[in-house]
Amino acid sequence: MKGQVDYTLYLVTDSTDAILGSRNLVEVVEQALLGGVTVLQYRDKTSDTGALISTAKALHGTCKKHNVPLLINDRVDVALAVGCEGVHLGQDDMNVVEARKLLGDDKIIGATVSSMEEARIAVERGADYLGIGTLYATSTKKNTKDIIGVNGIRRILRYLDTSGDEAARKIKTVCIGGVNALNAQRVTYQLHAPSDPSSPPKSIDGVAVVSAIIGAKDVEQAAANLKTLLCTRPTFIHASPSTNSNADWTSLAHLHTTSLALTKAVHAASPLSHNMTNLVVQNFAASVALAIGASPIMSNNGAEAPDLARLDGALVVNMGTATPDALKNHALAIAAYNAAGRPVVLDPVGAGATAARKDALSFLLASGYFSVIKGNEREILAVAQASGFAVASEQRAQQQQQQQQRGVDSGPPSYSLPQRAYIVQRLALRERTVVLMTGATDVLSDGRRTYAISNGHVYLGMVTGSGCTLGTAISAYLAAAPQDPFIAAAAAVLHFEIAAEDAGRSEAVRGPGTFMPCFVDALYARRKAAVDGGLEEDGQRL
Ligand code: 3NM
Ligand code: MG
Repeated sequence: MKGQVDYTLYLVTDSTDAILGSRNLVEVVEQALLGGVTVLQYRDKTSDTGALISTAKALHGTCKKHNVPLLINDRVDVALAVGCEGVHLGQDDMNVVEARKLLGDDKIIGATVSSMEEARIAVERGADYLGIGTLYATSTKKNTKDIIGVNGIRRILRYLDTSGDEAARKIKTVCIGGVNALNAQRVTYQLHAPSDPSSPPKSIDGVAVVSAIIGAKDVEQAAANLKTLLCTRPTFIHASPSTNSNADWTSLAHLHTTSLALTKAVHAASPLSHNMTNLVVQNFAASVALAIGASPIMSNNGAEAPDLARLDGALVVNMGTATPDALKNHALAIAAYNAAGRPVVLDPVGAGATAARKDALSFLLASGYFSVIKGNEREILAVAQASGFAVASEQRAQQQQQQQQRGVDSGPPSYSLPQRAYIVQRLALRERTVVLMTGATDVLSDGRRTYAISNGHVYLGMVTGSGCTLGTAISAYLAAAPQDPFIAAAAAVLHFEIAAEDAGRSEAVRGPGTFMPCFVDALYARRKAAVDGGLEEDGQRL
């Protein structure tokens, strides 16, 4: 029977006034159960034993009505007195073996773990499920040991999956700490990321929350909303490309035809490209957006984002001016676009340059889901690092030799093309997103498919903001064709870089300065030619 527990939405109660306020716990829990909570943990660190038992009895009555198991935090004696379904034990509580002796095999025993070693021990001692955390810092519990993020949890899941122990593979898992309606879908989606694409991964069975439900004004609605989010496909994931449509994605002719089709689609839709970008490139990025047929808005105010997110466009978050204020606005906008199911591009400009930018990057990676992450080699390496992805040791040694990034300019690549492709492909798989590493050869991957694109012009690297405006172009292509972000990004890169080649051949170009206006002209001319049907023979330029 305990094997049939549904861990999807696991509610932990809180006994402090900060979250519960003056409301009655049993009534609040009743509403949460009506909303769809599937497991309840009664966690009360302050009440006396007599009060604990009487509240637990009342909660147990309510839970039974809804056929939801009640677990008691820490207090095996209270669970025994009440006769409820089990306990949840922290690392400082009674250990699982002793609790099992007291409770017997039929009761549910859960354990909090923050590391592979703690997980190994909890499995060995016979826990039925693991509460893995802390996912994100939370004001609900100040004395959490480790904030381990999505990647820390993923490491523990992978360990359980590959340890060779049947009990480890079968154990149920929930994640805890800072889960709310804004991040629940992304967290569970990213926790499904396969380490090995050929084998289905162990994934999280549910999320455990306190404040997202107990702290809500309308508890039933908050629970119902979370339940719906957890049980439906995330809005930011569009129908995955059918095997049919990408059967020949490796063919250059097919890529060329697709790129032209998407260039026309951008022209036809004139999608909104919402840029939250740095001071240096605002003007240039808006001009590029107009030249490719998109409709730019340069707004750094997060409060506008919910309205803009409804307009079938896409957002670019460019970290070039990463002040604390800008980051707050970025997080608001990312949440709005994620909620609306519209694409978001992350451009982690200068991400390796300073400690503040590294922090900003971690913050942004935790605050939402990105359809595409684009950057130069150093920036993508910074993303890999923030994502907890260990670059192989010989590659790391090479990286350490390289100077610390000084500015936001890209500098010469320090990895070979196969190494770059490896990093990009693994990172894409990890983050379940599309990653573009720009350079003389751009490497683009969604983890399954990888392109190396060598089009472009040397002057692109000599004018400010060309990389940033590529992010703008990608956002427009994503907005026009959100079903397959990998193909949309590839189409944008091709249009952008072949236009740069066109500009480079222009007689009006005498250097980087004259290149800029000619490049805007070439983006426009190439779009017009695509729409007029004049570029079908152009495929040999790839
Ligand atoms: N245990 P909220 S974090 C009870 O990391 C608890 O073990 C944690 O609260 C752990 O959903 C936590 O409000 C509190 O962030 C989670
Ligand atoms: Mg405890």
